[in-house]
Amino acid sequence: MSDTIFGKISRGEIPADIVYQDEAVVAFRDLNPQAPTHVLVIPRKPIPTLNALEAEDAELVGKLFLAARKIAEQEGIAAAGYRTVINCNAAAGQTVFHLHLHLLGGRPMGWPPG
Ligand code: DGP
Repeated sequence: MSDTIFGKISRGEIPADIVYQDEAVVAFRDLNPQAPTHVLVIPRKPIPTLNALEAEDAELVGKLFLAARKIAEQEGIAAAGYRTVINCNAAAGQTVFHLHLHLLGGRPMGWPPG
């Protein structure tokens, strides 16, 4: 499996503004934020896209969302509300092929998304 910039961030090989990490996930601020809070939550395991998820990853996906919940509280956006997004492949705009959950908040969100 090819390595990505997020794999390097998860291993501490390149810097990022890390807001949370544990044995399974790492979360850091997006380089190109689309909202006052824009954090990316990634598994340390290098899964390229949602399409590559396996049944054995079920617990890991739960950990991504539990980390997002914790970070939303940490960032002070939990009560007002926030959005989580996972882009899968080109039509959805995925550009980094290491699974990541976008956590966006701090402003009103439109619907439907673009
Ligand atoms: P996506 O389009 O869903 O693949 O989102 C990739 C996001 O990753 C995009 O919002 C910009 C962000 N990004 C790309 N390269 C870097 C990087 O080197 N560091 C950080 N912190 N974010 C990055």
